[in-house]
Amino acid sequence: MASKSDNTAARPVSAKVVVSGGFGVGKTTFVSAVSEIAPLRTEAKMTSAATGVDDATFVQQKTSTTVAMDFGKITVDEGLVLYVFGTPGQDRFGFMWNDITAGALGALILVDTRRLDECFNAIDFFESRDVPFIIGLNQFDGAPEHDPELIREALDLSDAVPIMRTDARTPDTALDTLVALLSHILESLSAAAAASPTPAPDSREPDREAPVVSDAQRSAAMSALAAERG
Ligand SMILES: Nc1nc2c(ncn2[C@@H]2O[C@H](COP(=O)(O)OP(=O)(O)OP(=O)(O)O)[C@@H](O)[C@H]2O)c(=O)[nH]1
Ligand SMILES: [Mg+2]
Repeated sequence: MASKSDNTAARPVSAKVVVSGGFGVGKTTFVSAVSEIAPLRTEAKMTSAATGVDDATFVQQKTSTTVAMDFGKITVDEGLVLYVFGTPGQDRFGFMWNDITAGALGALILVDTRRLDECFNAIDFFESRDVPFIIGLNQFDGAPEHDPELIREALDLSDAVPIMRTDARTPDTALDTLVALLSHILESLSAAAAASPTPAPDSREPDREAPVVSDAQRSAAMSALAAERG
């Protein structure tokens, strides 16, 4: 029979990641594609007045916009549950970003290649908070298929930031993108742990191994996610 302490040990670890980016780049679509529960969406109708304010040139069919956040959940296995939060895209809801992103391990920044400038705010936001992020080029119909390295140059991103094509409407592709984000988060955590100063030799702290994520742990997490995709 399981003891009380066994129950505690079996509780899954939860982690929070964020899907962000500019207006109408596919954040709500992405969260809906990957979530195993009916995603929480806080969409409001875009009135003609709002359409005048928002840059809807390339999103003509868009009739609604996120006014608070998107929320979805993915159970990777009994040991790990991922909570996926989507930010609102319009500048006027920017004041909510701090609350929505608090405690996030990392972010996916979606980009519409026809409107690169839409993602600058998100890049600045996560860079300035040292939150690891990857770029997902969401392929819209008729959008140019730029070489990701040209996009890296245009966005002035370091080589350390992964840039990949994605399709927010397709669950398999969207999950692949989340796997890439998790992998990047694990690498960033490993690098940060390896770079942290070692304690002074006379420290009273007992000897502990540095919390570096091992290759085995990384590949276990990756295969659990791949299995989740079926
Ligand atoms: N062709 C194509 N259309 C997409 C893709 N992803 C999203 N869309 C469409 O683009 C529009 C905007 O998608 P949303 O998911 O609402 O975008 P959003 O980033 O949440 O928008 P805001 O919350 O208003 O900033 C919708 O009509 C989607 O159906 C994609 O990968 N390809
Ligand atoms: Mg949205």
